[in-house]
Amino acid sequence: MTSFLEQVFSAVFGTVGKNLVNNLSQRADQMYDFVYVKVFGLPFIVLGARQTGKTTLIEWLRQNVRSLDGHDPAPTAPGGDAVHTFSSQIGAENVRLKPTRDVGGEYEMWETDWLELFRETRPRGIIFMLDHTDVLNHKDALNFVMNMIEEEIDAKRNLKAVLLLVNKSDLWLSGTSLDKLMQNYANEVKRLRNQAERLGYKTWTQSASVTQGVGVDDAMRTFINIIRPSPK
Ligand SMILES: Nc1nc2c(ncn2[C@@H]2O[C@H](COP(=O)(O)OP(=O)(O)OP(=O)(O)O)[C@@H](O)[C@H]2O)c(=O)[nH]1
Ligand SMILES: [Mg+2]
Repeated sequence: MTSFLEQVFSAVFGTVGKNLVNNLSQRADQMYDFVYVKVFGLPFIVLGARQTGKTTLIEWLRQNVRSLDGHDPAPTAPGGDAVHTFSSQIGAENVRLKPTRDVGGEYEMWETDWLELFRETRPRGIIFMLDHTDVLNHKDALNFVMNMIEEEIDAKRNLKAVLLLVNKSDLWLSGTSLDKLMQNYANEVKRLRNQAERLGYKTWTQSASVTQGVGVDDAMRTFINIIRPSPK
C-alpha cells in the first residue's frame, strides 16, 4: 500500500511527495504503537541469575507498595509464572505494564524459559538484575542475554533499552560503591555498550534495594520513559 502510494506521489510530486508519504506512514506507526501500549501494556521482561530479586521487583511493581521488607518469595519454578497485565504507579504516572511472565534464574532455565519469553514478548525493554554475590554466574547470565539479543532477529526488533539493575544495595552499599562493584563486569559492560550502539538501544546501570524501596522508583521511571512509544 505504502509503496503504491509512494510511486503515485513520486510520479506526481517527485521526491517531496515520497518523503511526505514516508513521514505520514511513520507517524501512523508511532500512533498505533502509542495507542496499542496504552491499551495492552508496555511489553518488557525481567531476567537475571537466580535469587537476584526478579519476583520481588515484579511484586513491587504490581502491588504499588514502596517497601517489601519481610517479603520472601520461593524460587521461581521451571516454566515460570504468568503475570497478567497491570497498571502501576511510577513517579506521578499510572503506567500499564506487561511483563508477561516471571521466570526463574537457574542456569537450566536460560535456554528454555528466558529464550521463550524473549521470543513471545518481543520486549521494548529488558531489566537484567544482579547483586553483589557470585560474579561468575552473573557474567554468564549477562553474556547469555547478549548472545540471545544478537541471535534472535525478530525478538529484538522492538528493543529500546537494557537496564542493569544491581539489587540489594542495602547489603553492599556500606562496603563498596556501584562503580567498584561494576569493575568486575568491565568486559561485559563494554560488550553491552557496543551492542547497544550497533543495534540502537540504550543501556545503563543503576543500583536499587527493591525490598527497601530504595532507587527502584527512579530506575523504573527512567526505564519506562525510554521504552514507551512517543505520542507524536
Ligand atoms: N536484602 C535484600 N534482599 C532482597 C532484595 N530483593 C530481593 N531480596 C531477597 O532475595 C531473595 C530472592 O528474591 P526473589 O525475588 O525470589 O529472586 P528471583 O530472582 O525471583 O529468584 P529466582 O526465582 O530463584 O530466580 C528473597 O529472599 C528476597 O526477599 C533487596 O533489595 N535486598
Ligand atoms: Mg523468582
